[in-house]
Amino acid sequence: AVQTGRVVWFTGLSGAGKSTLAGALHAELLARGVNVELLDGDAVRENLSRGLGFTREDRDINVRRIGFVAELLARHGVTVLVSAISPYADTRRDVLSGLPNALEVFVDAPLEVVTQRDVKGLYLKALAGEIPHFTGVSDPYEAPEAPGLHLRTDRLSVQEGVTELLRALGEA
Ligand code: GGZ
Repeated sequence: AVQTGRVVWFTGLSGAGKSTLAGALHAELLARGVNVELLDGDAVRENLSRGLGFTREDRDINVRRIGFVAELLARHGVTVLVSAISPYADTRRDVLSGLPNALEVFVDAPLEVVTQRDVKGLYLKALAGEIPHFTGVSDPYEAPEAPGLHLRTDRLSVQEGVTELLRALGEA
């Protein structure tokens, strides 16, 4: 069974599949009766981080806020699924090291793939120079060197990814 109070932190480029995987895992854990909460980048930016932009400073504030809330929930036994680009390795390390037993999940698809998928049309705009500081195009993404789990979403189906996640969480 999933240990209580675990944080699963999905990091990766826009369009790599973080929210999709976190959402699918969320549904699966709910169905298994796990006390689980989802902290999704979009919802966080609409609420907890409204008004923040995408400079390094703003992203770091966003990521630290998410870490703060995740820690509060995890402390009360909630399994927390975080989905945020969280592009800076130092900041991730800092925040994740404050979360006992966190699982860092690198949601990885090559830039060519996410650019081709371009689910929201953001890469097209970013490549045209219309979105400043766009991760992977005009802003850095520092991939984790030793993630707890590395999922290549251009090679795995969502279901296969969820299976890997459940195994990593001891829920398989
Ligand atoms: C990256 C951006 C940007 C820029 C808007 N760079 O695919 P999406 O649309 O739904 O997810 C992306 C989201 C990134 O927010 P996060 O809170 O995950 O980022 S961070 O962890 O770095 O704070 C994308 C959209 O916002 N978006 N502008 N410039 N993504």
